[in-house]
Amino acid sequence: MSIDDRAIDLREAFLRELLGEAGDIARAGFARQAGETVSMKGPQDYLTETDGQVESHLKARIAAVFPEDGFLGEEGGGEPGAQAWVVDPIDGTANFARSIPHFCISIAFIAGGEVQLGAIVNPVLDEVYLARLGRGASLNGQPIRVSGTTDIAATSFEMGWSNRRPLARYIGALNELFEAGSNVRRGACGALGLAYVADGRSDGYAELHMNSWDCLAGLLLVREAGGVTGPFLSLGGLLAGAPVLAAAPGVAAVLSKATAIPLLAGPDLVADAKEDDQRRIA
Ligand code: LIP
Repeated sequence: MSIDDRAIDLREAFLRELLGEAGDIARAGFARQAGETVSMKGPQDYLTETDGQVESHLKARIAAVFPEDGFLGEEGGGEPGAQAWVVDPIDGTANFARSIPHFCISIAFIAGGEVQLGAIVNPVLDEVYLARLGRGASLNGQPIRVSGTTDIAATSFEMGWSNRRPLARYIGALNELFEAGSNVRRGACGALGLAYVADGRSDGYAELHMNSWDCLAGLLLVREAGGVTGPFLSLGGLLAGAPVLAAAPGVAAVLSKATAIPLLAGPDLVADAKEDDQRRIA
């Protein structure tokens, strides 16, 4: 199914409004978060009241303005269908819950098998990242580019940790990257980790398994900012999650080798399942 430019224009304008509204709710929640109820969805999987408030707001606004669009959110799930909004109301919830101001809201709009719009807002720093397929990526309205790094001894990568994959693979990849001469961080907010690749603050981000709400906006940002990524939608990542890799072109191969996550040459069409890739990362 294809979607025309006018339909995307309308959603882009609406997305800008949503970012402001969601940022206000999250910022207010963070300011009072010392008294907030924090619960655990599972091991190392935090949930605060603000997660639910932001997601409910976004879901209701989208349903009111674009009732024909589907919705998939981290907290409430949903039926995305062919055209949908994919939302992480607070990415980096563990940081949020511990008063660390490194968290964000991530919103992607997907149609025609591709991510058409991707936005990430860090409400504490007032940093708004926005990307539109084929039209570039920006931070607070200014175009952004991935870093031009080619020297591995100057790289700063980030690796997210997921307890949905064997710890040995994460440690093995970290080990290989450190031995290659890279610095590797973990900021505990995967969406911002990807945004930082897009604007050149970081040279690459990888995680052995991520959910679509954590990464779709960030993957589009990186590709539109001149970076390379691994496959995600073609591996069934929308509903089941998949490995994530995004990097500056000059050093992407090193990150790909260490993590065994392949690089993607063309667009990440849902229909374009790459069996070869699936075998390599199984
Ligand atoms: C999580 C991130 C974490 C990353 C996970 C997930 P949540 O999101 O904060 O850094 O490794 O894959 O993205 O649970 O805070 O929304």
